[in-house]
Amino acid sequence: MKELYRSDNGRCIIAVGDITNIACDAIVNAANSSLLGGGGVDGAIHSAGGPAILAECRALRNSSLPNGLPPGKAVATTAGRLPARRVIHTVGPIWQGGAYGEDETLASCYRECLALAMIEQLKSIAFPAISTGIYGFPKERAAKIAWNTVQDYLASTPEAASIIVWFVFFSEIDAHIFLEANGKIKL
Ligand code: AR6
Repeated sequence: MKELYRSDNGRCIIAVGDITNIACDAIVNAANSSLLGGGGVDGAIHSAGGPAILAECRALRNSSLPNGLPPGKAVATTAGRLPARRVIHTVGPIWQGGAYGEDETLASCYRECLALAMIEQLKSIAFPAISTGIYGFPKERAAKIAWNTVQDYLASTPEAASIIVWFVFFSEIDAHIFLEANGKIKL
């Protein structure tokens, strides 16, 4: 994991690497509503984490989530063989031009994941760039929403006082788009 930026209080880190390698309390999966796997980071998490993750997703579909996980929501499972302890699955919006509540749905993903991390008393969480791959959300716009939503959550949630939040990008170019969109200077 290559760290490009750390906030002054040390609680937000922007890095380049494979999110499946990070030993955080939780990594976030940019899943789809079926929770039954897919490509992108979802495929990478299931293949690195092994069948225990999919088994727990199937169990959720057979119990509390018969219609799947709606966009903007989040649910936690085991992390199987991953170095992380938990996987928090969330479903980002599919980009449809911006007039279909995509911004709010994306913000909700970040908030719901953090809220679950609080419930589970986790101390670190790593986010991929939700919706900016297969789901086509413009990267710069998503970057601002991701950063601002997390900052607002941390500022307004006393229980989140000690959580460390990673923003992990698969490509250095995507990490730089994120840094620039949020006015951060590369170290
Ligand atoms: N580590 C970190 N980031 C990654 C990794 C990785 N191992 N692999 C990909 N990314 P995407 P979405 C980045 O397409 O847009 C799936 O099929 C990638 O470069 O994974 O929310 C699901 O099942 C991009 O910046 O997620 C859904 O059907 C970011 O992760 C759909 O894709 C998100 O890209 C969700 O699409």
